[in-house]
Amino acid sequence: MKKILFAVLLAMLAVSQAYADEVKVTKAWTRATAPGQDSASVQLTITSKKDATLIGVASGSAQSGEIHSMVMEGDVMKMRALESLPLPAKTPVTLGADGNHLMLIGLKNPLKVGHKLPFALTVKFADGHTSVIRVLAVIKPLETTGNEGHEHHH
Ligand SMILES: [Cu+2]
Repeated sequence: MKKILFAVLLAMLAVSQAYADEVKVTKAWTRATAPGQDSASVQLTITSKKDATLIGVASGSAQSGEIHSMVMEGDVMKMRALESLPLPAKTPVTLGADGNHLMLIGLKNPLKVGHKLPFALTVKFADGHTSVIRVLAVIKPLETTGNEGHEHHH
């Protein structure tokens, strides 16, 4: 049993290595959750070597994941779920700085400082093939200020 798990783990590592050549994710982080908070906004920078589109986010630690953008409706900032987000070749796309971010909804456990939140991004390349990139987000203290200056209401 242990042997099988180890083999699966190795296979997963090999896969993420291969994808790492095509898409690079850096500075992935989120905040620790406040009591009762069950969603997390994840920030990161993603760079694809080829023209691609981010089409999904998912985590075993959450019920669902969405790509969010912030839009002004009159004087009010609102979050809107995006179907996809373009990743132009060799251009770092920062999720978090300009209002776009990833949202993990329905967290199964509170996020604690010092732990890491695993999640996976699904990227579709211009040639039609799809890759899943596994990422670990660093969990920072709740009061950490980032580029994203808004509250989340779900
Ligand atoms: Cu959001």
